Amino acid sequence: MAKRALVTGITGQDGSYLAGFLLGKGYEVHGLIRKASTFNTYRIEHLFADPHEPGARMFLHYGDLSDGSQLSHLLYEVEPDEVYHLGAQSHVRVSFDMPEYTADVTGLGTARILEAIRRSGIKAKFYQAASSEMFGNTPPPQNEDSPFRPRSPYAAAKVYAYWMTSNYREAYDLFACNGILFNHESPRRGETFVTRKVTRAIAHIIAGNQRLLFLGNLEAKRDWGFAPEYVEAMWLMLQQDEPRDYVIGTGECHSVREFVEEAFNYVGLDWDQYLRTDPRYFRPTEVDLLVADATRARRELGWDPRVTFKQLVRIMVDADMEALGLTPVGEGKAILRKNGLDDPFQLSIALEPLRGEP
Ligand code: NAP
Ligand code: F7E
Repeated sequence: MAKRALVTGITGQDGSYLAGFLLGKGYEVHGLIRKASTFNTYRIEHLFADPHEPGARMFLHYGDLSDGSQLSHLLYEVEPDEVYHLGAQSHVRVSFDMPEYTADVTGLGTARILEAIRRSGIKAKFYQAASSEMFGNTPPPQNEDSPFRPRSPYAAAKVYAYWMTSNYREAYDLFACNGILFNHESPRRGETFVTRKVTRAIAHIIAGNQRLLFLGNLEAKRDWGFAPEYVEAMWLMLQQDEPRDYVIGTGECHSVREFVEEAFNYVGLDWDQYLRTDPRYFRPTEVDLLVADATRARRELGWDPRVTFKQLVRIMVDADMEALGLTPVGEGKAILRKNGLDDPFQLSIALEPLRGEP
C-alpha cells in the first residue's frame, strides 16, 4: 500500500517541492488549497493529473487553516500516514501589518491541525514547519537548545506552534517533529522575499522593464540554503524511530548586501547603479544574524546540504532570466546537474497540465 501524505501549504515554495519529492517516493499526496478567485496552483501544475485518471496520485482539497471543522473533516477523509504542516502566513514584514491574522493562521492553524489529528484517533506522524525566526536576537550559531527570542508577530506565532507541537508529542504520544528551518530559497521562492526580489529584479532590469531595485535593511545576515534539499530533511524527520526537533541550515551566513553584490556581479552589472533603499521595507524589529548549527541533523538524519550560497544565487538568477525569455549566464543548470538536482524531484512524475478547477 502506498503511504498517504497530507500537505498543507502545498501551493507554496516548499509544499510544491515536497509534493514532487513524495510522489517520487511513491506516496499518494493530498494537498490543502485555498479558494482564490484566480488559480493559485501554478507551482504544482506540473505534478497534477486529472483525478479521474487511474494513475492519479495527487489530490487537492479546498480548506483554510482558519477553518477547524474542515481540517477535521479532511483528516477523517484522507486518513494520512504523515501530515506535513507547511501552510502559514509566512511573510515576516507582512506579519507586522496583520498580527492578528498571522496569529490565527500561523499559530492557531497548527493547533487546529494537531487537535484534528488527536480527535480523529488516526496515527498520523506530524511535521511542523518551525522557523529560525523563532531565535530572533539569540546569538549565533543557533541549534535545538538555543532560546527563542521572537522579534515579529510571525516569529511569536511560530513559537506558539512549536510549543503546541511539543506539547502534543508529550501529552498524547503523537509522533510530532518541529523542523526548525533556516531561510531556504529557490526559483519558486515567493516574489516578495528578498532573494527572489533581487534575482527577479535583475532579470527585469536586463529586459528593460525595471530601472531600480528598492530594498530595506541591507545589513541583516541570513543562512540561505536551497529549498529542494530542505524538503528532504522534512521527510527524513518523519522516517526516524523517535520524534525529535531538528535545526536545518547550511552554517554559512551572508548579508543581504552580499546577496545583492553576488547576484549583480554574476550578470556583470554594477549593483550600486540600480540599488536604492526605501524605509517601507524596514521592519519595526529586525533579526540581525542567523547561522544554523545543524549538527544533530547531520548526525541523526545524515542530512547535509550541497548547494552553496554562490551556487544558489546563480541558480536563481538564471531561472529568472529564463522565465523572461532571456539567455541565462548558464552556470545555474550546470550546478544543479553536478549536484544531481537537475530534476529536483518534480519532473519525474507523469504530468498533465492542470486544466480547469481541481
Ligand atoms: P510560502 O511559499 O509562503 O507558502 C505558504 C503556503 O501556505 C501557501 O501554500 C499558502 O497558500 C498557504 N497558506 C497561507 N495562508 C493559508 C491559509 N489561511 N489556509 C491555508 N493555507 C494557507 O511558504 P514556504 O516558503 O513554502 O514555507 C513553508 C512553511 O515553512 C511556512 O510555514 C513557513 O512559515 C515555514 N518556513 C519557511 C522558511 C523559508 O525560508 N522558506 C523557513 C522556515 C520556515 P497560497 O498559495 O494560497 O497563498
Ligand atoms: O528577509 C531584509 C529583511 O523576507 C530577509 C521567511 O521564509 O525566512 C523568511 O523570513 C532579510 C530581512 O526573509 C528587503 O529585513 C531587506 O532581514 O527574505 P525575507 P525572512 O524575514 O528572513 C524565515 C526563516 C521564515 O520562516 C519566513 O517564513 O532581508 N530585507 N530588504 C528585505 N526583505 C524583504 N522581504 N524585502 C525587502 O525589500
